[in-house]
Amino acid sequence: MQIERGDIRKYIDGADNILLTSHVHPDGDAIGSCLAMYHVLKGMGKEVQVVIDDHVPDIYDILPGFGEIQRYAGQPLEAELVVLLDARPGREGRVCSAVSAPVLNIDHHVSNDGSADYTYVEPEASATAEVLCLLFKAWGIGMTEGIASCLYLGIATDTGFFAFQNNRPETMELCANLMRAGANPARISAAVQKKTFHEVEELARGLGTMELFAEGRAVGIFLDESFKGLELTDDLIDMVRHIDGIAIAVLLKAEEEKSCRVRMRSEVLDVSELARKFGGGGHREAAGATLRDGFAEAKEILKKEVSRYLLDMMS
Ligand SMILES: [Mn+2]
Repeated sequence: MQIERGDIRKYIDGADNILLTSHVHPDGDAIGSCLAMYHVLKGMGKEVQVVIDDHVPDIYDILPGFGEIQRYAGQPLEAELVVLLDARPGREGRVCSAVSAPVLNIDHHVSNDGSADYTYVEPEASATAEVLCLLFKAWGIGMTEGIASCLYLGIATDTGFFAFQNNRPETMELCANLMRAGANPARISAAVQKKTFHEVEELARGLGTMELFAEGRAVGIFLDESFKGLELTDDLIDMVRHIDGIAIAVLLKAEEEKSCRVRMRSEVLDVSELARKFGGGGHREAAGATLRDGFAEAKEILKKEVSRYLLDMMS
């Protein structure tokens, strides 16, 4: 059921024990939004757990409450309400189905299918953290340095540090206020972009797989099983997305046997449409999907579909 922003509070007020979760492969918006909501709900005197069905990168450990995040281990979970942030149901892994409680879903992905018990989606918002900023303001929450840091990190990472097309004047205004409340942009961006020497070596090796295709209108990074441990896929795709003359950048990564993750970026095409052809979704300029094929096969399929899509778009 779709609900209004103004209705969210009544579902929160009706529960004392709330479980927060977000998508697998958690990013800055997923973690920043969960932890901001964690602090606000704690401040209301509620019992709150944050459970993620995946590894959470430790670059987010500058956020207060990071140590409270639990990695889901397959057990049944207890709560009166689940708040799913920054993802539609199913994208959070096994968490929602492990709790016998209604799911309140707050998101900004245009591809959200509204399948949660209560869904509020704001597609114009740059980040779920931006939706939470407006929500907390409406609720009269006093903005602490901790909450501001969580929200700022969510917005900064989802806008590519204010460089993507989803960044709006309202986004900058909200962030100015978060900075006034104590969020430290320089410290947050340094922490989020922190890398080990080995990670930079892996990035260099990943760049080595770069290929032009679709008559030079697309660029791809193709990470086979030997890149299994590499988490910095966003950094890699950001390095190639601005190559002159490119309409689309894709990154394919082997995850498990018969499962490859694809990320897509474009300044000119709606890649969420292309991602939907593979059962995925996302935003106009940044989207992703999972291909249930072996790596070599997935690579061929991806290149063929991207080439065909580009041809259709240009004819
Ligand atoms: Mn987001």
